[in-house]
Amino acid sequence: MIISTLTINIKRFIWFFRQLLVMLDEADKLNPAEIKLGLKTHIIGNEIFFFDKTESTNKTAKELAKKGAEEGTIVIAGEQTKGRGRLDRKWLSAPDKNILMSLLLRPELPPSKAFLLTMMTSVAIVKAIKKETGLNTLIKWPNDIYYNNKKLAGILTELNSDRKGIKYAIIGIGLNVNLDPDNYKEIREIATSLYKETGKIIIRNNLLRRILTEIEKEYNLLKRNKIDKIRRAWTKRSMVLGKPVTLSGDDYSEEGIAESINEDGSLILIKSDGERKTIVRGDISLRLKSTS
Ligand code: BT5
Repeated sequence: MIISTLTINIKRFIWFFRQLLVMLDEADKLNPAEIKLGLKTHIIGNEIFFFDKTESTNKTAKELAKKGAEEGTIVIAGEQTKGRGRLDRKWLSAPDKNILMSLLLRPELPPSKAFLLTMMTSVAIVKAIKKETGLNTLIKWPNDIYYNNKKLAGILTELNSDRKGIKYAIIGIGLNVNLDPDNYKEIREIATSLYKETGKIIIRNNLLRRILTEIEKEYNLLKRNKIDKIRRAWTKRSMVLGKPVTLSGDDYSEEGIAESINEDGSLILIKSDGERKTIVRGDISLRLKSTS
């Protein structure tokens, strides 16, 4: 008698637990209408395109830009078959777990100042994560968001420009939300996710809405030329400025203290002999040197 009651209770518990997982999964489905609900931006997210699966949201956003899509258009996807990082590196994601999005902007900026777009996006992501989860994440030059020394997000800014300036910019964001990176051997050692850090399933529609809101705030600062304000916010949250670092490229390695960044995105490195070196972004990766 006692055993059969126990069995029934265990079965009920399993049923309840399964229902809960289904509900969480439903609640976490990306949905443009849901994102727009309560979104108070004026430009960012006016138009949101959602794809269950696409090659790369940056590629889709580029195609839309060429067809005349408006500034602020967003492309989001449940899954990418060819998600990319810089220099054609791979961006890994699991279906329906993360934020994979691209934003189309038509900024009045010379291409030499395009790094400001990556800069303002980094600041916006860090602020949105703080508001949504309470985590204090950090920005790792030039285009990453880190937590606990692990990569949480990457930004890929791509331009179409001519002599007159930037025709359009696509800002791609890959953010690990509900992914468990421990299940993926390619990134297990280097990546983290909001789920891993908080132990909670994060509702991506809410987080995305927050990101769009914060991007619009930073973009408005950029348009009003309040670049110092963005740069101060970036510097405050930088993981590397003032720290000993190793900068390395394919056939290249430099050590020193990361002092500051320029508007063009280059990093000033102070070497041990006092020489100041300007490191332009590109095929250079930055690693924190062990201080122990
Ligand atoms: C980036 O490149 O970090 C930019 C990633 C941008 C991805 C978004 S997703 C939406 C949009 N559409 C696209 O096709 N791309 C954008 P990079 O700094 O080059 O870093 C790439 C490196 O990050 C890889 O070589 C891996 O080492 C690592 N990586 C790949 N997937 C990762 C993940 N999910 N989490 C953490 N690290 C990852």
